Formats: sequence, C-alpha cells, structure tokens
Amino acid sequence: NNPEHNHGVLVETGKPEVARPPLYSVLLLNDDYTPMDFVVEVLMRFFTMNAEKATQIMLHVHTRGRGVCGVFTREVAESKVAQVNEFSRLHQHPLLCTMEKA
Ligand code: TYC
Repeated sequence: NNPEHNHGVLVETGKPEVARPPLYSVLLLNDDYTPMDFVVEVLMRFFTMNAEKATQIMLHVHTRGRGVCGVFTREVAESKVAQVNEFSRLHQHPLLCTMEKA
C-alpha cells in the first residue's frame, strides 16, 4: 500500500494513514557578485542554520553552482523563495533562490 494513494482509510495495521503533501527543495544559486557573508546571513536568517552549517552550505553553492537550503511543503517553499529574493534585492545583491519538486 502506497501512502500517496491512500485516502486516510485504515489499512492492515488498523492505524489511520494520511496523505503526505508533495515536498519541494529550496535552492540557492551561485553568482559572481553576492558577498559570501551575505549568503551566510541569508541562510541563518531564513533557514535557521547556525554559522557553521550556513558556511558549509554557502561554500557548497559557491563551488558546485547550486545547493539545497531546505525541504518544505509547497506553500512554505514559495514563501522562503519570495522572502530570500526580496531581501537580496533590498540589499542590491543578485542572489537567486528557487525551488523544485524534491
Ligand atoms: N560566488 C560568490 C562569491 O564569490 C559567493 C556566493 C555563494 C554567491 C553562494 C551566491 O548562492 C551563492 N562572492
């Protein structure tokens, strides 16, 4: 029994199974201009990471071109993307945040 296709009915165990919402990865993209410390600040502010984890993710994005900041439901992911891009534009950095199905 695939929980994606289970409408909350009792199946085998007698425990009610509920549908899991589709999940989305929120990504940061590398660019040549955004300061490294600004990217670390974004990761700490919007993805509740400590400085060590934020630095690790920032360096991954810097070297690999993109990286996952977190995995969320669609509405939460959309909100993170909008907030990060708004914050980056406010500070006049070209940093791009996007999302894709996980
Ligand atoms: N490449 C940028 C620099 O050298 C740093 C950077 C890292 C920018 C991650 C964007 O998502 C990013 N200053």
